[in-house]
Amino acid sequence: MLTFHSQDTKKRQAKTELDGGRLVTPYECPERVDMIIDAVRQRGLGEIRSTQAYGLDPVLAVHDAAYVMFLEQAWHDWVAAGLHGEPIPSIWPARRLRADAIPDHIAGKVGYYALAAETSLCAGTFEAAQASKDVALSALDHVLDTGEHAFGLCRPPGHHAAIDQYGGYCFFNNAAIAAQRALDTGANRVAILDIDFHHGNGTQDIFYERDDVLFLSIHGDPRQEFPFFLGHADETGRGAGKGFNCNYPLASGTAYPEWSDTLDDAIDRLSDYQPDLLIVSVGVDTFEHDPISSFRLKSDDFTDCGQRLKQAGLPTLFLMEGGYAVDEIGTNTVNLLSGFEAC
Ligand code: SP5
Ligand code: ZN
Repeated sequence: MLTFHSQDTKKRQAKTELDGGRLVTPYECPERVDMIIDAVRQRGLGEIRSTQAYGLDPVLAVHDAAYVMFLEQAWHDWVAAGLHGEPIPSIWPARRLRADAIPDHIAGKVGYYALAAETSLCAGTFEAAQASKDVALSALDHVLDTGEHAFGLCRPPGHHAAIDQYGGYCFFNNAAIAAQRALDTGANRVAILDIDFHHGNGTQDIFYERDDVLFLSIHGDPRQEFPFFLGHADETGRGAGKGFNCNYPLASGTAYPEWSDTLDDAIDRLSDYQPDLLIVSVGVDTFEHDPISSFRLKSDDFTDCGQRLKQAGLPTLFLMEGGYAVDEIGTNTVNLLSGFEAC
């Protein structure tokens, strides 16, 4: 399987993440990319290809234009306002405050456009987010052109990014951008299967009222886990999208027997939908030693997971999302991809 990769994804080098009450070095760090590339090389997964530039049009097909402009300007505006450290929101349009008037001041704007406060902005964030969606789109075009499966080593990840909100380490929703482009270039139906530990609230948000993208997500129960305010089993879609959103919240501590039973259920739903393309939002933060998550998958389980995914028999685009056990992220990711390739 080909891997698509860009060094520019490492241009986001934020110094701070709000973790509980402390500022720490971000879990979502550029070294994650190097570790995965090293494992792809060492394990001989296949050729590593560079990316093409797709500009902002595919981003604007799913995200709000003012939101994209905000991301482009935010770091500059923060510094120009004389603020110190990295942009972190401290007020939101919470219940009974007005969400219909976007502030002019950057300290208000970050609250308007952020859905979470852990994710600081920094100088290279916008460039890295652009590189990340170029990775996704380059890998997508390979799948569409050749019918071969492909892996897009996206970073920063995307699945928490909603139509007009960033957070959870995500800025542009790479899976949604790729799904929309697939539809715009001839696909009739696309399925997105999200196996990151966290609920893909952004992807759900973008396609919630649509029947041309089936969204399936297996994740930590939002009663206990980030993003807390979306990802329940009763969220099944709205309007034309009714029945095309499917959440599988699982308890903290879930191990592979239950997780893989759930995966099999999701794969059955995929087969019923018969999409032209499957996009897998790959998070390996389901790993037992992940520092911010609470499932208990072992490294070998990722191989088995890849084998099960192959049973869906669909043209498949793998896009990287989370995974913060940096020392094992390469092994776990390549286990999944090579499990898929092997059968
Ligand atoms: C793409 C992705 O996986 N995003 C995850 C974002 C999660 N951000 C909040 C995590 C809060 C974790 N708290 C655990 C603290 C351990 N010290
Ligand atoms: Zn995650």
